[in-house]
Amino acid sequence: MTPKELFLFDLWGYVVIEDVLTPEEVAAANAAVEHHLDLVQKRKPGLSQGADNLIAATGRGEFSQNPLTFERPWCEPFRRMLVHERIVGIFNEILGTGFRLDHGPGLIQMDDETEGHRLHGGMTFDLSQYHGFDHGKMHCGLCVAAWQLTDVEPGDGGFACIPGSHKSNYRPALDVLMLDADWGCVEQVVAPAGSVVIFNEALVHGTLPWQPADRLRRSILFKYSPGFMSWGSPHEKCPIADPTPEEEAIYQSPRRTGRTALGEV
Ligand SMILES: O=C(O)CCC(=O)C(=O)O
Repeated sequence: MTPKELFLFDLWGYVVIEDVLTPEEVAAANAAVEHHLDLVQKRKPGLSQGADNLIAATGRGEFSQNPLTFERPWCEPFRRMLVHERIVGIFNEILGTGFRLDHGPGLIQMDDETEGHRLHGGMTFDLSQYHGFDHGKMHCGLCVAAWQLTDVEPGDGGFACIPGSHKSNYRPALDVLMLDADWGCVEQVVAPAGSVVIFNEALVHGTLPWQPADRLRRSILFKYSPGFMSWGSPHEKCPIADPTPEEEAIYQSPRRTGRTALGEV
């Protein structure tokens, strides 16, 4: 993690890292999604939770099968993201070595008729989603690598958050979470295709409706936890039929001791 990434992630609770995937890797990931469009199912609307500014006709598109289990070559772009050296370096720093895949990968596909997701996260004492600083080092709970397969430009919608709210002490008003009131603190996050948005689930965040009529939003989210804990139900085993040692390691069950760490530690 560069000093700039470390500073911004600590300050804001998220950071955008550009050019992690090459244009060829982005194209291969999009081709894998398009080859499996029959597995992209529209979620029943409801994530807007009644917020007038987020309601729309349909729910977001999600994979009904784990893309890590697609046949070759279609699984390969997602398997590369799972243990990508860039995110391994970042999560070793913020989650600690021996971090694990908590859940995902999950697709978020949106068109201009897709509802948003009310702001959520943070604001409570939660020992699975947190941000702290102790002994000269940042310590985080559940964090996300959201890979961008399409461009997200200013005004497009998509991922939005209240920067710095992972450390805030007061709960924003419900009106703000519903986007009925604008206190000037909600930011739509701009991120080009090929970038990865790293964010802390303790951050107040959600989804704005997607505006472009001529472009989809497509993001793949992998959620990781420190090695000792699990936010979701722990995996019974790695679902990949021919896992590499790194893939096996990232699927270890949650425990404090005896972990195999990824990357250089
Ligand atoms: O990327 C998004 O649109 C929001 C994702 C989200 O809310 C979450 O993963 O908790």
